[in-house]
Amino acid sequence: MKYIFIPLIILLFSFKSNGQTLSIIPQPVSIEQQDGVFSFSPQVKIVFDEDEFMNANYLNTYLAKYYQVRPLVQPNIKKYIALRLLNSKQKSFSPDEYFISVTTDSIVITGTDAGIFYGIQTLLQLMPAEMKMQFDIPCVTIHDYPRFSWRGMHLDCSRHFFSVEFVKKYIDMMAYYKMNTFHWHLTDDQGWRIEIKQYPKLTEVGSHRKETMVAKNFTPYIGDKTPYDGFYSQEQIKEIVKYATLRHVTIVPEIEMPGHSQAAIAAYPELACFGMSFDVLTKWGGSDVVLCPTPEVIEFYENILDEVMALFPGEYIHVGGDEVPEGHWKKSKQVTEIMLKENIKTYPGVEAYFINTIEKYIISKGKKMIGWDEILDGGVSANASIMSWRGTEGGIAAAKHGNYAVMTPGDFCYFDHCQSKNSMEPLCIGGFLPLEKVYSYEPVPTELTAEQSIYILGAQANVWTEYLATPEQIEYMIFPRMIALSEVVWSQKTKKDWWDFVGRLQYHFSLMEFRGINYRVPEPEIQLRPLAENKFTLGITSLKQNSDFYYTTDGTNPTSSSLKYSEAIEITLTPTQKIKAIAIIKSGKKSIVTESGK
Ligand code: TNX
Repeated sequence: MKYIFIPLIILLFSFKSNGQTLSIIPQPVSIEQQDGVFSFSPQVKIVFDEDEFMNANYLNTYLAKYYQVRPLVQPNIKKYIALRLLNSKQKSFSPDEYFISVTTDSIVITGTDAGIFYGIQTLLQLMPAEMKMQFDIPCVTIHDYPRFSWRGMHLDCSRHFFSVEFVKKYIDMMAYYKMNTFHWHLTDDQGWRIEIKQYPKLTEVGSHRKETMVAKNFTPYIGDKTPYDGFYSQEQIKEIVKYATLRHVTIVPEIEMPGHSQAAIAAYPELACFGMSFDVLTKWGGSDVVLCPTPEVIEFYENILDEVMALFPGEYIHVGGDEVPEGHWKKSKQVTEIMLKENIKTYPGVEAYFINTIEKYIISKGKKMIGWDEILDGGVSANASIMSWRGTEGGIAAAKHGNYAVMTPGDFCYFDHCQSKNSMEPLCIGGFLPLEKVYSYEPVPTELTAEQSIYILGAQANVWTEYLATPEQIEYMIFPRMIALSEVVWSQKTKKDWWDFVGRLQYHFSLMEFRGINYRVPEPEIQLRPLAENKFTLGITSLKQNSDFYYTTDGTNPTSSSLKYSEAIEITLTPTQKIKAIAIIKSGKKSIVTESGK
C-alpha cells in the first residue's frame, strides 16, 4: 500500500488568475487582479515625466540586460509603460508610496520618485524569470507603501573585503526587495577599509593583515600565512554612493570607536593609551585594544568623520560603540585623570563620554549618530539612535526614552548565523536562524505602547564576515533569508502569512537563478512513517517545488546517480540504516545532504 503525502505547500500554489500567479515579495498593501493581460513586446515604450529619467533609465537598462528589449520613449506610441511623478503638494503621500495600473494598453506607475522605483521593482516581479522578448503581464491594480522606513542590510567589509563590483551587486539585490538602508561596516580590529586622506597610514598599514585565522582554530591558533588586504578609495566610495542613490538606497557608514579599533591603532599607536604597538588582528573575536579617550584621540576621530561625512550624503553616521574592553582604561593614568576632570564614575561612563563628545560633533555638522546598544549603558543623549543587537532590550529602552531604534536582534537578524543544524552546512559562526524564523520576526516589541513604538524605525539584518570570504558565500547566507526580511519590514503585519510566502517564494527561486544570485537551495526534509517492523513510508519534500530528490540507504552521500525519489514509497530499513537525501534543481545546483532522524 502506498501512503500518499500531500505536502501542504502544493495546495498553496493554486492562486491563479488568467493562468498567471502573482508572486510579489514583499507583499503589497493591496492588489486587485483583473481579467486580461498587457502584452509586453519590443514595441512597448517607456514614457516618463521630466524628473523621472533616472528611474526610466534604470527600467530600460534592466529590460535590456534581462529581456534584450530597450524601450525608452519614442513619439506616437500605442503601448507604453508610463512613470508619473506625484505632485507631493497636491496630496500627502508617504515617501515610498506607489500605484500601479496594468491594463491591456498601458502600465502606469505613479508615485514619489522613490515610490516609482519601488513600483518598477514590483513590475519586474510580474515579468518572467527567463529571457523572452514577448510575454504577458496580468492586468492588475496595486497600491503599496512600506510599514517601516529603515529596511536595512549590513555588510562587514572589514573582516573580509568585498570588491566595488560586489558591493554594487549587494545594493542591487537589496533594491530588488525594496530594502533601503545599507549599513557599511568599514573598520574593525581586522582591517581599516576606507581611505582617509589626512591619515594615510590608516589604509597603508591598517588595511593589511599578515594572515587570517583558519576556520575556528583559536587555540591553538592556526593562521593561513597569507597576507590579506583591501580598502575603498574615496573615488570608489563616491561611485558606490552614486550607484546606491539611483537605487534609493541610503548608505550608513560605520566607523567603529572606541573598541574594535585595533587596525587604526596598528597604524597610529598613539591612539591607544600606552602608545604600544599592535598588529592588525589576524584572529576573530574580541581584542583588548581600545582607543584612549583623550582630547587628541577624539579630535583625530572628528577629523576622520569630516572626510566620512563629506562622502556619504545620508543623515546617519554609525559610530559602533559595541564590545568596548575596559582593561586598558583601568590601567591608564590618562583615563583616571579624564575621569576625575570630567567627574566620570564608571568605565561605561568613559565610553559614554567618548561617544557623547563625538555625537555633539556629528550633530554640529548637521548629521545624526547611531550606535550599537552598548552606547546606552553609560547614558546617551536624547538625539542618539540605537541599534538593538543584544536582543531587543536596547531597542525597548531606547524607545521608552524617546530615542529612535533599529531592531537587529541576534536571534532573528544575524545572517552570519547558520541556516540549519546540519553538519553539512558550510562553515558559519554558530546560532541557528532558519528562514521561517526570520519570517516570523516582529520588529515592534510587545513591551512598547503605540506611542513608544513610533521610535522603532525598522529592522536590519547583519552580515558579519569572519567566516564568509567570498561573494558566493554572502549570497548563500542572505538568500532567501533577506527575501523573508523584506516582507517583515515592508509589508503590513496583517498581510504576513508564512505558507502564502512560501508559495510566492517559488517564483523568486527562479528569479534569483535568472538574476545570477547564489541562493541556498532548500534541503530535503525526510519523513519516515512506520508501517510495520522495519517497514516505513518514505516521503521527501522541501520548501522548493520542482526540486529533484536523490537518496541513499547505505550511508553514502547521494548524488544525481543515486536513487531518484518521485513519490512516497514503502521502504524496508534495518534499525541502523539511514536515509540520506539531496535536492538538485534544474540548473544543477545542489542543496546540502540531509539525513533521516532515525
Ligand atoms: C558581535 S554585533 C559583533 C561583531 C561580530 C558579531 C558576530 C556587534 C555589534 N558586534 O563584531 O562580528 O558579533 O556575530
